[in-house]
This record gives sequence, structure tokens and C-alpha cells, in this order.
Amino acid sequence: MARETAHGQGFSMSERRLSASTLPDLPSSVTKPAYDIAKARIGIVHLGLGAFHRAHQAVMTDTVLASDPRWGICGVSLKSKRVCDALAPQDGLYAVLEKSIEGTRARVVGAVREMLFLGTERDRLLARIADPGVEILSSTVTEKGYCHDPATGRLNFEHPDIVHDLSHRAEPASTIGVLTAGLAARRAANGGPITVVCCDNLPHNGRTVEGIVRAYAQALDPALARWIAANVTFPCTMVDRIVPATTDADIAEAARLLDAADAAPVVAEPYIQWVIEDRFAGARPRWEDAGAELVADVAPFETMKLRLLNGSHSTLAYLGFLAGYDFIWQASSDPDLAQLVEHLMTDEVIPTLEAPPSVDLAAYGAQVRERFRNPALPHRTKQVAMDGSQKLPQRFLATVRERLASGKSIAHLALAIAGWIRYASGTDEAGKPIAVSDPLAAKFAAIASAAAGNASQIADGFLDLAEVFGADLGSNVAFRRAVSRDVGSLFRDGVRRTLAVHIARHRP
Ligand code: CS2
Repeated sequence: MARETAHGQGFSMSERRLSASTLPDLPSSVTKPAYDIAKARIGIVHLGLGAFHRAHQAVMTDTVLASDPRWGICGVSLKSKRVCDALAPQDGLYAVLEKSIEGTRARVVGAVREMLFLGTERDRLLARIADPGVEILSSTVTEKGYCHDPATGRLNFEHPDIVHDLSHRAEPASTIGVLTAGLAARRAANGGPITVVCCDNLPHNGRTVEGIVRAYAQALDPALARWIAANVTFPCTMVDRIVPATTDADIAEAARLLDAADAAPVVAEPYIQWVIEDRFAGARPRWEDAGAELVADVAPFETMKLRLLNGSHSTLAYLGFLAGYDFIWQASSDPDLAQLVEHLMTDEVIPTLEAPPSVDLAAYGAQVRERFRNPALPHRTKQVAMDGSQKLPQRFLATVRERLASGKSIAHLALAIAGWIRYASGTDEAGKPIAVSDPLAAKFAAIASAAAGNASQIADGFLDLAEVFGADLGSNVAFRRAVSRDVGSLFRDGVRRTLAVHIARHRP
């Protein structure tokens, strides 16, 4: 008889499985929780039990639990039961496989002490958020999970999930609906103040989510909106760790390293960074003991990371995919793409940034480029390419606006954005369809089909998407001209030749 893993691979029932009872017998090479997992209490409710949370915040929280048992995590899956089902027989335990050229290191994390699936455990979830022992309500649901308009950062009241939630008030399904229902339950139970910690790559993520939640609560119940304003804080955070999707090969590697089956391991690079605005409504874990930075102002860290790391990541994803690369490390090792990313950082992005305290921006950029080249980390260009409509504004367009306002060149940024348009138009250079995964994918397909291969019409159709470019950039002639020219060249000459010409033109 076989059991399903989070990735659909079967395990035999006779195989030893990672769990509280097998934990003591794991090989000594595996790092284990430095505390008794049975004694940990729940102090954090986290929405979005995906790989990123388990490889990032849960790891730092695991370190804190060694000295403070208050901060166990109740991890919530909003859409699919698979991770809950995989973790339940393992008592919430899973391995983080840290991969570098030196090899793979395995650490078993015990921080996730409870798993809830919204579909069947809504009442337990609301009771958890209302519990005064819970001080933190955090989230990792990706950019699109907040149902906002990416160009303005405001709640999109026409989003189907928001329309649904406002008309099915007892059964919200979106992150914002569930989060607000949790806050309402806490208010009703007199659970006290609470801190909402967004850990997604949104610009000013705390402020943005605060605005979205308050707008939603106002539509639901103005008294609730007032309670939130008085009792809930939304610190901004910058989160950073590269976490590729787990594959069957990773599951097999975890089994080898643990000498026990793990149905839900996660894979990550060695690097990890978490910068948190110190603005908590109540008690908080001492995440600084695990290396997090608690600061008064996250903005310079966040802008640096979104524009230098994520902006370059997306550049490599779109142009790299078109050039035939499956993995980010391959695209980063391509000489022309590597030069483009270096120029993008040095000539166009860094001049817009304010360096965070004691950070050297050039050194940070060089370190990011080195992280991307980690050949042990099979991070797919296709994975980073997802949801471009939600990512472009904070990764490229804020930089574009600032540069245009001061009359500066945007040549590299324009090529990166053209790469997105070329990719999102839905066919590769051999004419094969690309499975474009994006909330606006249907719009992209309509633009491409109406343009019937005419590059300038395709560019126009994309640049008219106000939800991405806003009214200002959409009507900026210099911006449109620069991007359209590169879209034309990508269609006419292909990515290789476009890159070569671009690099030759910008050689110092
Ligand atoms: C990536 C990020 O998928 C993406 O869009 O750019 O997930 C990136 O790996 C993380 O932000 C790194 O911290």
C-alpha cells in the first residue's frame, strides 16, 4: 500500500517515515530541533504553508524555539490539502535541504506545530487567530494572493475572490477575506492586539497589506475597520531566500540523507535574510537571535532587494527562457545575459537606491549575481517567470519612473520589460506555445491573437495594460518607444542577436 506525498510520489507503508518518534534516530549529520517539540505552544498563525515559508520564517522561528517555547507555528493551507496531508503523519516535521557546490545539508525543522486546511477547519482556524496566546498572523501567498491592483497597491474590489467573499461573508476563501475574518473573531473574543506580518515581495508590504485589509474591513463592517486601526500593526518586512519548487529528485535525496521518508522537504540556497520593521502590537519572537534584522525603516532594504535581486531574476527568467535556458544558474552563466544584468544593476538600478545602513550596493549586487550562479540549485526560469503582471511594477517600473523623471536612460530596463512581453505573448522562438502562468494570461492571449504576429501591435497591447503600467507609463512616449523597439527586435532578430547588439552598443 502506498501513501501520497506532497508531490504525488507514493511511499511504501513499511518505509521509515520522518516523525516525532523517528526524530531521535536520524543520522548525526542531520541538524534537528534543539528543543522538545512536544513542549512548543502556538504563538504564530501563518497563512500559506508553501515551500518559501517553510524554508524561511519557519527556519528562523525554529532557532528561536530553542530558547522560547511560545512561538510554535500553526500553518494554514488556504487552497490545497496536500501539504497538510504530507505533514500530518510527520508531526509537522520536514527537512530543509540547503544546496551549494559543497553539497547538501539537511536540517529538520520542528516549528510547524499544527497544520490546518481552510476547506475543512475554518472554525479551528478562526479560534486560533482569536487565541490570546497567538501574537503574530503572518502570510506568504505570493504577490497575486492579495487581490490588489499591482499598479496602485489598492484592493481590487472587482477581483472575483473579493466579490465572492463580500457576498459569502461567513465563508471567505481569499487571503484577505480569511485574514479579516480572523481579526473579526479576535475582536469578538477580546483576544487583544495582534501583529500582521506580510512576508511577500510586495512594495512596502506591511503598508500595502494594511491598506488592503482596512479597505476590505471597511466594506464589511466599519466598526471592525476601526478596531483594526487601533489594535493591529502591519510591520514591513524584506524576506530573502531562493527556494526552488521541490521535485521528486529532492524527495529522494531527503530520504537518503534522513534515512527516513519525508513527503514534504523543501530546498533552498544557504543564504537567508529577513529584515523586519520593529512595529509589533504585542510580544514577538526574538527573531534577531536567528539572524533577522529588526530595524526602524525597512524601505531601503526592500527597495534594494526588489530592484536588484528580483528585477534581475525576472530579467534572467524571461530572456533566459527565450534563449533556451531551463535554469536560472544557466542563464546567469551566459556571458551576454550576465553582462546585461550587471549593466542593469550598475548603470540603471543602483543610482536610484539609497544604501541601507552599512550595506555596499555594488557588493550586494555582486553577491546576488553569485547566488544566481549556484549550480546546485535547480531554480527554473519558468518558475520565476510566473505572474509577471504582479511583479513588474515593483521590480522594474518604479525604477523606470524615477529614471524617466530625471531624464536618465532606461535602455536595460526596457529590454527586460520587452523580454516579459515577448515571453507573455505566448510562443517561444521556435513557435512552440509557452504555458504562461499569470492572472492576466487570458488578456495576454487576446492581445497576441488580435496582433497576429505583428510585434508593434503586441507591444502596444501590453503597454496599454493599465493594471500593470498605470496610466502614466502607459502614456509615456519615451517609455513606449524604448520598449516597443526592443519587442520589435526580439521578434525580428531573436533574443541572442538582440542581446549581442545591445551589449555591443553599451560596452563601456
Ligand atoms: C523570484 C523570488 O520567483 C520569483 O519571482 O524572484 O521568489 C526570489 O527567489 C525570492 O524573492 C528570493 O528571496
